[in-house]
Amino acid sequence: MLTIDEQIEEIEAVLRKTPHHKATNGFIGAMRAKIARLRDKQMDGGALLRQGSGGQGGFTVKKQGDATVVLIGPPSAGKSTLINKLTNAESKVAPYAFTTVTVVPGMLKYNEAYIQILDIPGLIEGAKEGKGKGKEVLSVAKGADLLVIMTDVKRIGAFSQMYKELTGSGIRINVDPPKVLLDKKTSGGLEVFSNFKQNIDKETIKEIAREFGIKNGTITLNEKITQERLFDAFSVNRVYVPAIFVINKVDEKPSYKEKIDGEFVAISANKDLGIDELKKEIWKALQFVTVYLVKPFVDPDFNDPIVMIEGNTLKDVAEKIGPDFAASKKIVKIWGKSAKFPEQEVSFETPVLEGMQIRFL
Ligand SMILES: Nc1nc2c(ncn2[C@@H]2O[C@H](COP(=O)(O)OP(=O)(O)OP(=O)(O)O)[C@@H](O)[C@H]2O)c(=O)[nH]1
Ligand SMILES: [Mg+2]
Repeated sequence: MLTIDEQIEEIEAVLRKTPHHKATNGFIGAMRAKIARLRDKQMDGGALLRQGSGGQGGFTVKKQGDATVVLIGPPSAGKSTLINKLTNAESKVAPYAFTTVTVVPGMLKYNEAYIQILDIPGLIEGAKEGKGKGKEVLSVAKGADLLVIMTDVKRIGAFSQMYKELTGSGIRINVDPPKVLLDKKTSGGLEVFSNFKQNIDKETIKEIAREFGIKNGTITLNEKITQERLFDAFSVNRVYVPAIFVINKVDEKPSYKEKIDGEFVAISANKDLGIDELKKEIWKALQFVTVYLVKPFVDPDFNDPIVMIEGNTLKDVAEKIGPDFAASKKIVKIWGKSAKFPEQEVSFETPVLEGMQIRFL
């Protein structure tokens, strides 16, 4: 039997021989979708770190606090030195690679929020295929609310390498999920609707959908879409995570700034440079939203705050209070910016907004 790499190689060989014109668009789209699916298969096996628990073999960490930040970087970038600086953790630091072999959690209290930080083993090339506990490491990254992607001044190239591993394992950094609505049905074939003029024709979109096992239903495109983003929309294991980029050990090479483009935070974890700025950037990137709980029969006030993350829903608020609480509540009412009138009853899917007051019943 052919390995996944060999199967991809075969399809790529066919694609190289296929002329590009209108009549072959659908076929080419389907073949590329097939490659995307094979790549998905290749990275299967890393369990997800989710609310509650996840991971395996020393990688089982409960998400705690208001948000979870994962430190990603090549071995010896200084991840453990940094977590020790930011939190109460005591993660082992040493001048050789793979000092850290499991997940080490720590808690940073900043403003009103408790931010869980996870130190993990270094990420190396081939991680997405399982090298150096890569699958476990990437599965932890998938559960993050924010990634801090760090390297040191002497290895700036590691940023693109980390990016490749993360992307290859289904993680999408600093992008919104594709605005594609999928309404699967059991029969009737596929229908494509678009609110934007697309470069990909509808037949090709259907071919791609079928390749992902979507045979019946409606697909509505609410953005001008690329083929890659269409694959993302149809794949089940994509994760969209914000990230900030950090360059450590700036004490070793004060001239580091000259060659680097893009936005990053420069620090020295062991000389204590840039740490306050990094905390600020983490806080900003996490996009916290504070909402207030209002008990039944009590006038709304701001005495009972809960820190949430932008994009969370009222259901997430209830879950954060506790699974039993969430299960027992059937009605939710709100006051604030998104309420049409005070104490409006809304759906549990309503997104949280800063200052919102919430009553569960
Ligand atoms: N010069 C300098 N050295 C640092 C700095 N931060 C960490 N180091 C050193 O870099 C080496 C590696 O640090 P660690 O914190 O163990 O690195 P790590 O990223 O956790 O490494 P792994 O667990 O192996 O992936 C140690 O010798 C640290 O003392 C820094 O800001 N400047
Ligand atoms: Mg370490």
